Amino acid sequence: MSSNRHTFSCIDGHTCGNPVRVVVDGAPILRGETMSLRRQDFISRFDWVRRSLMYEPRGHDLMSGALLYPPARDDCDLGLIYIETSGCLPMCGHGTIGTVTVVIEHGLASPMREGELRLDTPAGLVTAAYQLDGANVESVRIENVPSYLHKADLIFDCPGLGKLKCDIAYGGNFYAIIDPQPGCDALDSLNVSDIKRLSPIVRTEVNNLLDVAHPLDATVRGVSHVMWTGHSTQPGADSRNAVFYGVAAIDRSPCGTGTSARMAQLAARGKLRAGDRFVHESIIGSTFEGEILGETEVGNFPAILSAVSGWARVTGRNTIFVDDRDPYRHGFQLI
Ligand code: PYC
Repeated sequence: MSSNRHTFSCIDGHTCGNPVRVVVDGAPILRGETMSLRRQDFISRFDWVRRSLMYEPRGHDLMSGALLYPPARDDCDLGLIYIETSGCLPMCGHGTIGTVTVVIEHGLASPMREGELRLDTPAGLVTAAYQLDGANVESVRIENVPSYLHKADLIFDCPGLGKLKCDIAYGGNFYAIIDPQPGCDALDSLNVSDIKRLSPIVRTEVNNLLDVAHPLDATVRGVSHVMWTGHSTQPGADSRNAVFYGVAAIDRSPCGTGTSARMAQLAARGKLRAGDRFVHESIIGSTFEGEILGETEVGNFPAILSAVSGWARVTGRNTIFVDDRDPYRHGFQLI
């Protein structure tokens, strides 16, 4: 094997339509006592790995994935670092559903309890219960980190639409959630190119207005994702959403951390409560089933405990080389 070549063994799949690239061999060794510190170490020393595996020509605008690690805490089976075109995320719901499917179908971890993987993520403990049909994982239900509404009714300027309001909610990442309102029907009237054009502007405006940080981990900072909501189109779905991330990506899945953030927003507004189920539809019509499991706090914020269920399918194995002689070894994006 040539010494100028870095090799990453990946298993690729998708969760309800959104890609998940699981790096099963080749992940760099990280420093830090917790997965949050290891995420910081990854960001400062190994972001090139993320860019190489997520950006063109080895990835594309939507690419998303995870690297497998030993957990940093004793009560977990596996540690995860999430990578995406938008950065190295604290948590990713569709990524977790896809990663658990890959890990179980390929025997890459030995769960302490059959039927459940306990995951040490940078955002905290996430448990994933998986349903098997023979050797196949049929579906995965994750119990996510506590989620909460950080700020209601933030007013911002949206070019061409005037003053709009959004809620900022956390479900493992921070979301600006834009519901239909006078002057903007949100997802009910915007098309894909509108969402791609407006979302980066909204994200910048919102981050200029509010320096949002997680009360228990200040390294989780800033609104990274923009969610436009609208009326559902699928039987049984309660609401539809499109989550924008990175520079040009719209989540094809209903977005796991986005679903938790959305349930936290609706709970804070008195529209959902503990025990309620919430079926969330994606831009392509795939669905996740959410559930509010209970109430808790995040710092001084009232928060919810939530579960999100969905399915993933494996699409293939992928051995990726990053050649030091390649001018595009660390990838590029067309903006
Ligand atoms: O499912 O949490 C999620 C997610 C985040 C970004 C894209 N998908």
